[in-house]
Amino acid sequence: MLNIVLFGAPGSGKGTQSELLIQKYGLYHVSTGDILRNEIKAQSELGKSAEKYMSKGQLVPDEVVIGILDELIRRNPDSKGFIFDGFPRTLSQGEALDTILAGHGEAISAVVSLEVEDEELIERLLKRGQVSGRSDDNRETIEARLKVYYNQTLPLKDYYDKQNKLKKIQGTGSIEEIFESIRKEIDPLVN
Ligand code: B4P
Repeated sequence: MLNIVLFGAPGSGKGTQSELLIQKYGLYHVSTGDILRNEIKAQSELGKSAEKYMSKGQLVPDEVVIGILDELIRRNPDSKGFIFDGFPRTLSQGEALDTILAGHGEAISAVVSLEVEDEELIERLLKRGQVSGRSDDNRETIEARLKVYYNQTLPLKDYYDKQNKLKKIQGTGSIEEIFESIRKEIDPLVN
């Protein structure tokens, strides 16, 4: 199986590049952000609880997202592999993902880190906010999300670097150029 983690700050292009990776490698897309937004739309109990965190730019509690992910992996045993987009976001989530995958005899193949400057991230998300209708794409919440990223998510980079799985990719330029850089890292892992 090919299991790729797409890592990066909010607005770094994880969702955008995931779409291209799915087309190219036929992997199963796991976007915790999309799953949570669908729960909010459906006004489920999970969605109502998640909305309180997401609208403030905070992370949804670890046990909630880890539970979602565990179930998803269990339900797709025949997948060629997974793209984890927006998960993990904390060290606990990273450790849980390793344990869940190991339970299926699997491991993460590579972690693609999209590197983009804060200024550009803020600009992209404000632009998306004009059309997305997302309650978290406004300046105040974007700044909160960036703080959360630096405090809670960034330590994961070191975690994966120590495992020699981290592939840093320049996340600025055209979408195609960025995808090409990612492809160069992933192709050698496909046998
Ligand atoms: P996500 O949905 O993961 O939101 P994101 O990080 O903002 O998305 P992404 O990074 O994919 O955006 P993209 O670059 O594609 O999470 C939202 C919230 O859900 C979190 O704040 C949290 O509350 C909650 N959540 C999700 N996962 C969680 C977890 N594991 N644990 C706890 N809570 C969790 O797009 C950004 C914009 O840039 C787009 O408009 C795109 O068109 C544009 N863009 C992309 N590439 C570009 C390029 N090369 N040049 C110019 N623009 C580009």
